[in-house]
Amino acid sequence: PLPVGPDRAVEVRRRIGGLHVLTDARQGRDALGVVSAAVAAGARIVQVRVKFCPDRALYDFAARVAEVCARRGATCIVDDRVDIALAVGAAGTHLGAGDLPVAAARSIAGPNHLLGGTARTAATAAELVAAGADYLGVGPAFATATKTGLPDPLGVDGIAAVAAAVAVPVIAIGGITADRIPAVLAAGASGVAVVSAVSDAPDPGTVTRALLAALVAAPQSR
Ligand code: TZP
Ligand code: MG
Repeated sequence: PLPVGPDRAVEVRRRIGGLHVLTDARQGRDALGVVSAAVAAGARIVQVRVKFCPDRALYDFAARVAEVCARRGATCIVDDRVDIALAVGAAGTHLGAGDLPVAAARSIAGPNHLLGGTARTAATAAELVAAGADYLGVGPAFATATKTGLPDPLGVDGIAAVAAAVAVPVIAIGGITADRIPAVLAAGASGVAVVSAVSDAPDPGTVTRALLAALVAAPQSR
């Protein structure tokens, strides 16, 4: 369980800062194999992200990812669905604007579940934190082909504006590659989330190690 009081934020930052590897649900990809390779290479946080999937298939996949994470002590987060996160024993849930409100998810999941929210502006970020978000996903940081219908990239300055508005960890997402990590950490991010950098790599383990090395090497402002 998470500690109560001021220690909670310290422990949340310890668990949620760093590299988030998101599963890639595009057809024909061995998403579980990619995740397993990433975790074996040292990734500590995996987010189960699968769109347009029947509940049973999502549950089965999330359970397998959660098992891979549990075996190596990694943190499993489920995108969109607090019910499935709880059902598979995941540590947290990531909630976007179209998902359950953070406060509603908190009422279901209780104090020990990590809840992430998606923010693009300082105002939304502050609202999400007031509602009980433990961390924020902020993006798209850079142009990405992975998700369609996104607004323009925030860039490093947009990430900095959101990070400056809140005390919780900010995880930059969208177009993240190892060479962009120094700039986003300097902007105040506590970590980065990737889909294609790892999932499209010929060797997901090698790229995971490169991303982790870039995170360790970059001077982190928070
Ligand atoms: N939300 C904002 S950008 C994005 C999501 C889910 C996709 C990130 O994918 P990639 O391949 O790391 O740019
Ligand atoms: Mg969502």
